[in-house]
Amino acid sequence: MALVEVKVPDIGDFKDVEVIELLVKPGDTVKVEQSLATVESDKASMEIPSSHAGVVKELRIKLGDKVSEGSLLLVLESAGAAAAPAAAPAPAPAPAPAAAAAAAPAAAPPAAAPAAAGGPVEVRVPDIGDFADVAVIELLVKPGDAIAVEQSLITVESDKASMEIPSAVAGVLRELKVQIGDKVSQGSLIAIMDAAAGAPAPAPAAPAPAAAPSAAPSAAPAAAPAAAVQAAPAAAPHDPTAAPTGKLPHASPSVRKYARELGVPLDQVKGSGPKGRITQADVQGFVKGVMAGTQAAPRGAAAAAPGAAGFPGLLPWPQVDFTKFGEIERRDLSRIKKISGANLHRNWVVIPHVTNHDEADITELEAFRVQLNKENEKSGTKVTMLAFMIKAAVAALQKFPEFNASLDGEQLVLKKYFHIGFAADTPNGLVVPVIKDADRKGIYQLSQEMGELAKKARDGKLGPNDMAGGCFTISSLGGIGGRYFTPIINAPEVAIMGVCRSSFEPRWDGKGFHPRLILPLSLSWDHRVIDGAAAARFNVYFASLLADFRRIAL
Ligand code: CAO
Repeated sequence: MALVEVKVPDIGDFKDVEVIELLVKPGDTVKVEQSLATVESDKASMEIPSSHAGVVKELRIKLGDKVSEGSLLLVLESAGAAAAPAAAPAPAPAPAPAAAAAAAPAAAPPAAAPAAAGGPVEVRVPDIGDFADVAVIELLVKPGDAIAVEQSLITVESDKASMEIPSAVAGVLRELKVQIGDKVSQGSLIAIMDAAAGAPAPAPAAPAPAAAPSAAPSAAPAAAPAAAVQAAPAAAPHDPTAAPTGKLPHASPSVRKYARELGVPLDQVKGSGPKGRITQADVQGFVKGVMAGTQAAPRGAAAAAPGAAGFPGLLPWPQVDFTKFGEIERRDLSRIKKISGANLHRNWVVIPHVTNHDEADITELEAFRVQLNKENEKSGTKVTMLAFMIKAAVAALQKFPEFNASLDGEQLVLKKYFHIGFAADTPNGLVVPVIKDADRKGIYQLSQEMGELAKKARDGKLGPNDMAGGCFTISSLGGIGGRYFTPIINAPEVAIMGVCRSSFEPRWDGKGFHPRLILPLSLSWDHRVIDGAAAARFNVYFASLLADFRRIAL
């Protein structure tokens, strides 16, 4: 057994490309030509095959690394004689990846160098290296679309790589000449375009790839997927549509990139393209479904979806057959739980949360509240501690304006209005109705509106407007119990006040201990916007208002 270093072979113009998938791990037995990793440029992805057989000892790349020809991928314990085929470095020289640049429309009007505005121009497949007779798997444009130079028109796929074919000319697409499933090679007619006025010459008639015009200079580095194509053992072609084990399902580079940007785990998206290929529309449909509650949120969402954007390398969510351990029942999550779950998950992973715990002495305020309720027994408006907390929150937001804000890129949006949300527990899950303009309302009106909104919430009758526009949220578990907790910020707000059940505790006044009603407070805040000292001051001020409500008037 010898240790062998497996390096990236000649992959044509694929330089400094990102590793987007690791297809093996230490301990795996790999065969010669087995794909080890997938790399991706901006226009194409390709799998890098192994030059040797053996057992993976050590991976030398990780997701996100940039590699080029010669980069060390992994160390193998080579399987003796069965090892190494001819070459560790690349096999045959990669074909010139003249690529998109060569998209020279062969039948362009002969010498009509600068194509006449609106004149029909044929767009053909440029030199795509050894990519011959490859299937069209996606149409990225449609007749009537305005096309820019280098814009991808179609995606083609060989057995190991897919690539997008760009346009060499700008204009309006008159007609597509290929359909999904068609096989194309260099020179195949893709489309007829009405060239834009002043569009660069689509060059000489002959499809001379190497001498391609510079209209699309470095386009599609894609071309020349030499490694994958050449390395693919003809005898055992890799079927990209076969159920992949431990690898992403099939999708073009642009769709993968799109899914990564949205944090959509592709392995959970159902592909509607040929042989289950995932299209951009499928990714959009997945996101819409999650938002509308008709599509389950990504599996393992509560603990970060495997492979989700920003979490590469996380262990997959445990798949357990619970029936092995006892009787179970399966129940669908409610629509509200699915929606709030997706929102809470995003907020938890995106916002750097910190929670400051504090307490407020509400002895006098509670006595006042009880007295008010006694006075208003007949009118029916019941005042709970939450109404006072909403009023105190408004005063604290006025004193600390950065808590009444939202992040928008690198700007802070400071709000001059005071809409306060309160978390409401309903049989179907958590909702957050919002009391608008709480600064202009008194305790009775706040109590009354809260009661109405809470009832609407429990009856499932809240409209979108009832839950929109919040500046700050209060989550009160006071009617239930508990001491402290860590509320999750309700984005795009930057802070949330969690409140638990008050209880009598002994407090020292310098002479003796006295029973005081103490309310536990838990303020979670976004550390991108707020600092710990400001949060501590906010809590101290909020508590001081509850301790002596006359301060609100100051
Ligand atoms: N300490 C002690 N008692 C409290 C209290 C506190 N902090 N807060 C409320 N109570 C008492 C009330 O006074 C009331 O007592 P009485 O019936 O004797 O008058 C009782 O608890 C029930 O109050 P309530 O819960 O009906 O009223 P509320 O205004 O305090 O809260 C609402 C309304 C809608 C916020 C609440 O019913 C609710 O849904 N809370 C759950 C919120 C939640 O799930 N948060 C967690 C979200 S995860 O971040």
